[in-house]
Amino acid sequence: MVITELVDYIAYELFQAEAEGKEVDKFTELYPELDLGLAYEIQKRLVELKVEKHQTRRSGYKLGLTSKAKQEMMGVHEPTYGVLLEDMQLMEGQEVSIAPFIHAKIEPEIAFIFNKEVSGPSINTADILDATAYIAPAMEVIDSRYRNFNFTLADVVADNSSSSRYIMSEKLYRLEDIDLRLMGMVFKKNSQIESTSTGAAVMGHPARAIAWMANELSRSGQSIKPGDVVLSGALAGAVEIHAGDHFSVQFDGIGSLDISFKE
Ligand code: OOG
Ligand code: MG
Repeated sequence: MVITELVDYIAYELFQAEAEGKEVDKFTELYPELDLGLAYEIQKRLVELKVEKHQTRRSGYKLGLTSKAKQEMMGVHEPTYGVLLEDMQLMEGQEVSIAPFIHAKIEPEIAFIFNKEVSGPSINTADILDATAYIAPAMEVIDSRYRNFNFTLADVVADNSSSSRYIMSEKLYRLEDIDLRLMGMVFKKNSQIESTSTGAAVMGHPARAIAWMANELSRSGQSIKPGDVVLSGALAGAVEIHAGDHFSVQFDGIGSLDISFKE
């Protein structure tokens, strides 16, 4: 298969897997030529397909695998990014059906809302903080299209970094005097503590992870735009979602967020 055909083929397979709620086997086994560069091309094609078929548009980006906990959980050593779309956003207070998911998990995140464009390749943590209008408690529902959540870095990048849904609190907070590295987090499932963490779990500083992404995006001429939401990556491991589950994330200084799931 020539490369353009491979990009289209894998993007379509991933699109269909999500649409039908069916798992696929990782592609790197069959196609050893699938490297990280090609994986981001597949991701771009997959996002184009979703925008076209779901009549939606880009709302921002997400970082993936930014914490040691997540890198170890998935057996990789580098972060990734993916694209968030408007139709992925869940609203506070809504009970979410797990029916469309394959084997979804949920994880605690910090959302950044930008009011300036951020264009790499030489963005640093301070540039990210300067361009951030607000932050908010968030959670991401990830749902790998791969069998048993089993993938290599290139596979997961092609699959838009397992993105599925996201939710952030309607109350937004100004960064001002918050030290994101030391901002404590408690993540609960059905009122029991699942994990605790601080912002520093995300590559030392969540804004550093976003700076890394802004610089990576510039390689393909992309940038963070005013109005974009960016999820800076899970602060702790993802937890499986079952019908009837209730999750909450609580942050020092920026409040909390809740979500419930049903059949
Ligand atoms: C990849 C996505 C990870 C995060 O915040 O670390 C991610 C995966 O674990 O399936 O979104
Ligand atoms: Mg995430």
